[in-house]
Amino acid sequence: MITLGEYIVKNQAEYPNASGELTSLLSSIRRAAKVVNREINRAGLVTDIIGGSNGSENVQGETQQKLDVFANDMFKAALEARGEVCGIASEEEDHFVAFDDKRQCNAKYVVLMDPLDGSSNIDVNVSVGTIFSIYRRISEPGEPVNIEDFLQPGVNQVAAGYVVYGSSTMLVYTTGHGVHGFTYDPTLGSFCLSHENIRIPEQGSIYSINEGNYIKFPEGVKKYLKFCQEKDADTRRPYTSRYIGSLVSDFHRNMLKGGIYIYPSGTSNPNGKLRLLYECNPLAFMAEQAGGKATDGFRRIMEIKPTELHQRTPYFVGSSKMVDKAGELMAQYS
Ligand code: AHM
Ligand code: MG
Repeated sequence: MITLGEYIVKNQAEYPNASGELTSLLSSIRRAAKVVNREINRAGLVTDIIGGSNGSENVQGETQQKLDVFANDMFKAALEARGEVCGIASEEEDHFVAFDDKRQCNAKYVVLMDPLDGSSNIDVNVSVGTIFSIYRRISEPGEPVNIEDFLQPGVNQVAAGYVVYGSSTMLVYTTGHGVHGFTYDPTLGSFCLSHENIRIPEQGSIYSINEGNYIKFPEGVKKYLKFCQEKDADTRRPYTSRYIGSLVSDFHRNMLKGGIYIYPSGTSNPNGKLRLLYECNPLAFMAEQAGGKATDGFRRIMEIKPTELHQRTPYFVGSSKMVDKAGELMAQYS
């Protein structure tokens, strides 16, 4: 059995120039994930303290759950505590946060995160997730971080990952050398290697989309859904529809089984719902590292140059052949 800590250290040894900062940063994330996991497990018992709405909204006008705020505080504190991160941006913060003691000012990494994705599912005991993305800063060490450090295209990511708090809790990450998954053993208090080098099947048979919004979808998406539902023995259609409404869980299932997740534009949300920096880029990096693809229907997600922190984008991610087919129909009809 190999724990996440051992695995990270073992792989660091394979990079002679590595300074250990990324290793230490990943340890901070791992530690915060354990605390958040503990609170999520208790959420049904102590709803007055950690369950339910916080009574406030985030910068995007969405209701914040108490656990959203708790998870944000935990990850922020864990990342601030050591000296590898000079600033963070989070779905739950209005602006980026600069860590400005001397050691942090000299640090080379920034972290962008969605501390608790799908949090509206907690009250009904459905799995939720944390998504994170790590970049090397652009500004000079020693200076305070600035907005350009955060507005980098996804191709610049150094590492990314997610934690899925599900029937088991798992931490899955990439540093650009494949995607590796670790399952949390609560009796040991450790994440243990369970899924080394995950590969997403290039063709799956699951499609995940909120079909309640059908009427507002672009024509290309409507045509793709029709394609998914038609009978064809060669391509094993019709496909199966699976939508949890918790991105990390839908993505995780599709990574393991093969499938496509789509959150397209709609008439009321022209850029879809999902955030480019906190959700789409990290999962795109993971998908590509596992052999899959991620687009906005036309362009590769990781090549989009962000213009604002909380920017949204339509999103198509998963098995490469499925994302290609959806892209083909988008180009033809939308
Ligand atoms: P959140 O970051 O506010 O939790 O929103 C993102 C979530 C995703 O987890 C999920 O896939 C999507 O929103 C579901 O949205 P919808 O209910 O519109 O289908
Ligand atoms: Mg989210």
